Amino acid sequence: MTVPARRAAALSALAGVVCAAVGFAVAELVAALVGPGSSPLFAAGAGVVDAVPGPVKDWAVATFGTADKAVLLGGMAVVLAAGAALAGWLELRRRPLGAVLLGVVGAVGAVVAATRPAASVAWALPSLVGVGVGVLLLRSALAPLRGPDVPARASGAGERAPMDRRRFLLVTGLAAAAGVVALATSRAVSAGSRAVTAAREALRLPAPATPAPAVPAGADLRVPGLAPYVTPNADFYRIDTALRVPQVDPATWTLRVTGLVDEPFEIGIDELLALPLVEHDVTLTCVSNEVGGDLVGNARWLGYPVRELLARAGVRDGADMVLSTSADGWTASTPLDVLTDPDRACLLAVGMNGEPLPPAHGFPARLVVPGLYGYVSATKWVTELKVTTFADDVAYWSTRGWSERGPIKLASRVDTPRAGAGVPSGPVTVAGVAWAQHTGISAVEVRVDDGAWRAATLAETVGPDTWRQWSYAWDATPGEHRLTVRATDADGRTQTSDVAPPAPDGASGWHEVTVRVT
Ligand SMILES: Nc1nc2c(c(=O)[nH]1)N[C@H]1C(S)=C(S)[C@@H](COP(=O)(O)O)O[C@H]1N2
Ligand SMILES: [Mo]
Repeated sequence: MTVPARRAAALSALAGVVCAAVGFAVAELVAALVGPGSSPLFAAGAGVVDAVPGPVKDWAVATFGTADKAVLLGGMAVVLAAGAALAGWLELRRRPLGAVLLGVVGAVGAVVAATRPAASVAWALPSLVGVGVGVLLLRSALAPLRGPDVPARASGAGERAPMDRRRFLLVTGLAAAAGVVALATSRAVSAGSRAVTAAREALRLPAPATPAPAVPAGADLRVPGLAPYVTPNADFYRIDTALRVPQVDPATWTLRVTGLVDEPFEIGIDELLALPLVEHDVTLTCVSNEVGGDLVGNARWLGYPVRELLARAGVRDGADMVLSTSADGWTASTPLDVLTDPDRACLLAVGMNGEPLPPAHGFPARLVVPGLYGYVSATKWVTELKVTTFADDVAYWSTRGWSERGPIKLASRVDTPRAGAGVPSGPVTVAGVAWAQHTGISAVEVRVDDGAWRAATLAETVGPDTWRQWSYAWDATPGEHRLTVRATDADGRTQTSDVAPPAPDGASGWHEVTVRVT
């Protein structure tokens, strides 16, 4: 069956819209798996909202009221559909221009999604997979319109190859059906995460039986550009192996304490929340943090001491490690003596800065251990504590070249001025943070170029388990200058200048920034 050229053009535009819609449905499905917020349309919409100048935003709110978001998303859908029709038509007339057009839209979507404030690189996946699928479908949908590849000579001048409309409708119809299935699945998947979101919002944390001391006013110097003493949850770094944030329903969650114990037991959320909870400020650090890096954050945690859970189970002789496992099968190995130390607040945490743990930070429960890198201690979505030995069990990262034990290394960082910044000459406040969790910071020194080390002023702190801010009043003279910082811990050990990369047990070396003074 052949198709006249005008009808072929219409069908190709239709194919463009259908295939783009299917690719879009696939992108939504991938987004449901990657995590809330990664939906390309919503991420792009949020990007548009951020990019739009204030007066335009005010105008939109004034004109459309609370329907402003629906109008925005609807408008984007219309523009995208028109673009998709154009892509279908182009792909038939000027192959591969249509595919290129779709590819560009997908690439823009990927970049916009991955650069959202709370995004990870994984947020690029939905757009990329969706566009890949859309392009492949468009090609197979248009093939029947284009007819078999007939050499130009054989088909004769001005004559088009025969087109198969029935095959075109079959391919397009099947694609549309697959799109509907993808969309339905993505809805079902995100319904699961909505249920957990609702359960989290309904969860009421009890007041701590042992509250943390108030943060002294002098702990936060509030210097512009300096990391705040308490990291807001939304800004807290996130590191884990989960492509999709595990959605753990607190109603069915339990923690099992097993292994070399007299009485293994299991505890659910209600029993846990009824126990006398402890509040404690702890700075977490990732072993992957580079010198000067930002994979470190400080929060107020609410939880139950792990040592009490271990005592209840009765740890047997011979054990020296606790292997904690998460709902998604990740594991960490923590030395038993750290977890049973009566002077260390190792918590099975349920609260972070006054609210239930955010899903990305381990809801409904995680471990927090002062002084150890996250990969050997901070198991999120934790479901099991197995008392065992380092000889018998190996944790996730230890089988991948990272050290079996991971005490946090003494470190310090210059937050302001930033490397490469231009600063006016005269008085400049140099400021940053330093950490030596569970030991504490006793001094920070700053050096300008190759000059003498000068003592920085230390901010107050709640205790040795958190980082400590510092500042240094610098009289900046014109030219390029190098600012270097080093810290000394409460045991009197000064930070080594030996440069080590993060692997296998944490980076070392002094942080330095070079600035231009004018
Ligand atoms: N389940 C699970 N927990 C995990 C990880 C993980 O990959 N899976 N990563 C750990 C690492 S390496 C770090 S540094 C901390 C980071 O915690 P955060 O994401 O809350 O900042 O979580 C730890 N807990
Ligand atoms: Mo980490």
